[in-house]
Amino acid sequence: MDRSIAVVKAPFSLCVITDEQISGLRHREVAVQALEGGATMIQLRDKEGDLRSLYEEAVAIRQLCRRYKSLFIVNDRLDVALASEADGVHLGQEDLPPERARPLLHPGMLLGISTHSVEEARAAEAAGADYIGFGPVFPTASKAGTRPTVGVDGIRMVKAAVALPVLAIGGITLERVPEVVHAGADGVAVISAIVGSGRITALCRQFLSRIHERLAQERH
Ligand code: TZP
Ligand code: MG
Repeated sequence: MDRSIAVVKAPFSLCVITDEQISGLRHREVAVQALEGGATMIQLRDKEGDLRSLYEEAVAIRQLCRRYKSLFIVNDRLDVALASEADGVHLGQEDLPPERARPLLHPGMLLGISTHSVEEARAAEAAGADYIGFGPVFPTASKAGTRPTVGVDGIRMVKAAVALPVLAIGGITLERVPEVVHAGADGVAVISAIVGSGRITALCRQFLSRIHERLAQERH
């Protein structure tokens, strides 16, 4: 399989996480609207649907992501990531251990790990993660049983502790992008502020321009 297009432009800048409840749309529809707005990564996340539907959504989104040259990541399900030939899988602290998942992935596939502390970030790095999600940075209603917020200072601490790309997650809004990028985040992972906006494409464009604007300022 050709994995060359998995090497995308600043791949971690904007990860849109699909959610059918919050959007009122099918996963693939969320994905197409986000990709049209320039999302660099789509994460398929569904805690409720059946496995066959998840697989079918995954195959559809994988094709879309190839067309738009963006990364496609499956949340939780390593089997679905492999079966749909996704670019990677994203695992949490209650999912398969990363050291067990890593050898099951094809060479070049990405392993993302959700982390909530410097210790978890270090462990993810040692286990072979390619990037980490770190949060919740701010309060969020999109995830049940979320851990305490880590704040933008948490991003600073984790960036000082690991060399991996860090995707800030949890309550990230357009207004909060500058402080999050200033603290060192390589990108943001977003559900409600984009997927629940009713204007997914427009919001992705706005997020990306704010991220790039801030990154450019950081380099000066
Ligand atoms: N993991 C940590 S916070 C979170 C996940 C999946 C939810 C992020 O959603 P939102 O709506 O962008 O706060
Ligand atoms: Mg999970």
